[in-house]
Amino acid sequence: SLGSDSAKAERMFRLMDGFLKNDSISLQQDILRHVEYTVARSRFNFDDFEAYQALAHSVRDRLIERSHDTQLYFKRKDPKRVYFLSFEYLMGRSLSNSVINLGIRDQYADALSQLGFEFEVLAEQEGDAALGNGGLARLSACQMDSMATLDYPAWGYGLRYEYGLFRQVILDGFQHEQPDFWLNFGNPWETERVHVTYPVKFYGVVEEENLNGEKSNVWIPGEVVEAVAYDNPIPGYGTRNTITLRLWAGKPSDQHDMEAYNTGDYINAVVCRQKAENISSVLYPDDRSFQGKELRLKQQYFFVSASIQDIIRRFKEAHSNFDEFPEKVALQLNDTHPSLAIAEVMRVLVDKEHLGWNKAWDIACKIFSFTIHAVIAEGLEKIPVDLLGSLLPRHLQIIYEINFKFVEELKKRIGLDYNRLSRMSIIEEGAVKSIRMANLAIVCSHTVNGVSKVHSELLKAKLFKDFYELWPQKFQCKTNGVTQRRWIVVSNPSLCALISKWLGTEAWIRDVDLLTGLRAYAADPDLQQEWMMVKKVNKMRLAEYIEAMSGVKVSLDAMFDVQTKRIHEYKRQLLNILGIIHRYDCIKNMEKSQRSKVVPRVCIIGGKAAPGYEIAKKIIKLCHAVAEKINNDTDVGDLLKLVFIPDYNVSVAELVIPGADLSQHISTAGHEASGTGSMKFLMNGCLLLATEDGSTVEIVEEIGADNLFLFGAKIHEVPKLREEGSPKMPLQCARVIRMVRDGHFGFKDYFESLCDTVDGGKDFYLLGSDFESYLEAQAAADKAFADPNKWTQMSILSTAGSGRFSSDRTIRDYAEKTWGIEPCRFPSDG
Ligand code: 7GP
Repeated sequence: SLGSDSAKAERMFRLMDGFLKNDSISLQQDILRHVEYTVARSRFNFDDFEAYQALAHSVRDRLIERSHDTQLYFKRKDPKRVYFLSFEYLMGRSLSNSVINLGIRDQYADALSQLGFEFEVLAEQEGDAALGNGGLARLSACQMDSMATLDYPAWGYGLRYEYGLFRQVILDGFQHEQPDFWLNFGNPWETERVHVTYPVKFYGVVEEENLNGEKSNVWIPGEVVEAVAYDNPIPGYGTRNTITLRLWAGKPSDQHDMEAYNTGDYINAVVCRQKAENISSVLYPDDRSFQGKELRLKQQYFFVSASIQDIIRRFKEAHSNFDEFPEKVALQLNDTHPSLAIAEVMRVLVDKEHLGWNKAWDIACKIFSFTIHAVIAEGLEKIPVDLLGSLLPRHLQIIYEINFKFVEELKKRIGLDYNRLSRMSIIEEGAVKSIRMANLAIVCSHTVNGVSKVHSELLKAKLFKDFYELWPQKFQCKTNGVTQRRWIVVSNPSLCALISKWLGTEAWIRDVDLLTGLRAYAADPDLQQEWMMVKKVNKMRLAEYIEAMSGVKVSLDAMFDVQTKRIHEYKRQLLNILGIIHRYDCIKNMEKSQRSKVVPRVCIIGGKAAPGYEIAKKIIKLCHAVAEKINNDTDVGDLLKLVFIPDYNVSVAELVIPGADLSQHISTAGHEASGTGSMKFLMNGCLLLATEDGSTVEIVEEIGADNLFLFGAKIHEVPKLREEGSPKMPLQCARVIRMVRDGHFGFKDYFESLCDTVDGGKDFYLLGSDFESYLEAQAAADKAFADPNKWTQMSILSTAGSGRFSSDRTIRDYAEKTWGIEPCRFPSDG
C-alpha cells in the first residue's frame, strides 16, 4: 500500500506523468501501433473504421493512465465520495469529447493529417452509446462530465445494456423499432474488470436463525447471477482527474444451478446459465411510465446489489467499522429506479454486518439523497408486492419493517389521520398491493431534490405535500444544467472559437459564468456579423444532412425552426404540426402578391416514440403525411418545408442544435419537470419559443422575456381551463383539425383517434385553448427574424445568459448542499 509512504507515492505519480507523449510523431506511432497490434490490420492497409478503432485505443491509453492516477490519489486522500446511481446514461460518442477534455484534440488532428486521415471523418465512424431514453439519461451524462471537471471524487454506476435504446427507422412515415446492438464491433472505451465481479442473488426463502441467542433472518436465495464491472473513463476538462462510470453486465455464475449438472441435465443447465446474461441485455424503451415487469425489477436489483457490494468493499478496504460510513459515502438516487438500494443497504448492514436495525437505519438515513424527475403521480414507480416478495423475499420484509416503523412514528406526529397515513405509507393497498418506490426513497433520504424551481415547488405543494409538511427541511431544488463542453465545445467548434476570441479567453469552458461577458458586445456590428456567419455554416451542415436523410432541399435563408425531443402528448408536437398546417393553409389562401411577405421556414421535428405508445406514433405519422403534402406543393416552394429527422440521438443533436434559429419547448404548463434541450439550444444562440414551464421560467429570469417568445396558459391557469373543456377551441384550431379529419393528408381513419385527443371533448393538453397564443408567438418570431440585426442580438444574449444552465452549477450545488463532498484534484505537477 502506498498510503503510509507518501514520498514513494509522489515519486510514482511523477513517473506516471507524461508516460505517454502527445507530440505529433508519438501520436502517429501510437496510432499505427494500435492499427497493427490491437486492431490487427496491416499498417499499410486499413480503412476509416479501423483507423478510428486504433485512434480510440490510443486515446483510451491516455484515459486509463489518468484514471489510474485519479483512483490512486483518491485512495490516498480518502475523501468523502459520491456514488451516483442511475439506471440510464446517454453518453453518445466518446472520441471528440475525450480528446477535447484531455486537451489534445489539435495534436491528434495534426497527427492524423500526417497519416492522411481527417479527424472529423474518423469521429463520424463512432456509434452512440445510447444506454438511456431521454432527458433523465442525458442529464446523467452531462453531470458525469461536470463531476470530473470540477474534480469531485465521484463514481457513476449503471447497467451495461447490450441493446441500447432502439433505432428508429421510418417506413412510409411510420416508426419502426430496430435493435441497437451497439457492441457488435467492440467498444474501445470500456475496460472489462474480470476481477471485479459480485454474486447477485434472487428468489428463494427467508429463514429465521438463532445467532448467539438473537433471532436473525437469513435469506436462502434460489438463483445466483454474477455481475461483472465494465469501467468507462470520464475525463475532466482542464484537470488530470478522470473518474469512472462503472457499468454492470450479467454473466453466469459458477454457483448457478450446480444441482442441474449433477442430476445429469447438462444441456438444460447450460441453457439456463445463458439466461443470466439476459438480465442486463436490454433497456426498457419507455420513459415516464412503469410496468410491473419481473425482468425490469431484476435489472434494478442486479444493478443495486452489485453497486452496493462494490461501494462497501471499497469502504472496508480503508475502514474497520461503519461509524465513519456517512462521512465517507454519499449515495445519490437518480429517480426511483435505484431505490431498492435502500433495502439492500439495510439488508447488508443488518443481516451481514450485524449492526442492529437502529444503527443501520441511522446510517442509511445519512447517506441517501434522492432526485425526482417526474411531475405527475401516475409517473411514479410502484412495484407489486407479490412480485417483490417472490424475487426478493428478504427485501420485502425489510421494506415492511421500514414502513411499520415509519407509520408508527408518523402516528405520533400527526395522530390517527387515516387518509393521510395511507397516502404516505410506503405500501399501497388496493387491487394490486404495491410498494411506492418514491415514498420509500423520501422516507430514507436526507434530501429530496426537484429539477427546476417550479418543479421543486410542485413537489412541495402537490406530489409530496404530506411529506413536505412532515419534513420541510428535506426538500431542495437543483435546477438541471447541461455541459458546455459537449454542447458548445464539441458540437459547435466555430461558435466556441468565436466566443473565446471575443472574451479573450477560453476560461469560460470551465467557468461558464464568464459567458455573460458577451452581453457587452451584443450590439456590436462586428460580432453580429461573425455570429451570423457561424450560424450560417452550422445551418449549411444541417441542410446537407437533411437533404441526405430526406431528399428535401432547404433554403439557408429560411428560419430553421426545430423541435427535437421524445414524442409525448404533453410535449405537444401535435400543437407544432397543427400550427404548421395552419401556416400552410394561410399561404395557400393568400393573394400571390402577399407571399413575398412571408418569412420562409424550415420546420424540423425529431424524436422517438415509446414502442407501445400509439398516439405518439400517430403524431410521427401525421408529421410525415403533412410533410409529404407541403414539400411537394409547388405553390409553397421555399416558404415552408417540414422535415422529420429520423433516429434522433445525442450525435444527431450535436448536428441539429447548432444549426437551429428557433427551437420549441411547448409542453402544457406544469408537465415538464425541467427540460434540458432548451438549455443546449440556448447555449448555441438559438431563440426559444416556449411555454412558462419547467426551467423555461428560470431562463426567462436570466435572459429577459424580450429575448424569447413566450405563450400559453400558465401553470396555475391549467386546472380551470381543463374544467372549461373544448368550448375554448378556437376556429383556427377547429379548422386545421377538420382538414386532418377530412383526409387532406390521407390516412383519414388512422388519424381519427389522434384528432379526438384535441376536439373529442377533453383536450387534456390544452392545444385548443393555447392555439391562438401559440400563433401569436409564432408571428412575433417571424417579425423578429425579418430583422437580422435584432435577431442576432437576441441570439448573442441567449448564449450570454446560458451560463446558469451549465451542469457545472448544478453539480457544485449538489456537492455543497446535498452530498457534502469537496473537490479532490490530482496535483498535476508532482
Ligand atoms: C425528464 C423530465 O421529463 C425532464 O423534464 C427533465 O429535464 C429530465 O428528466 C431531467 O431531469 N424525465 C425523464 O427523462 C424520465 O425518464 C422518468 O423520467 C421518471
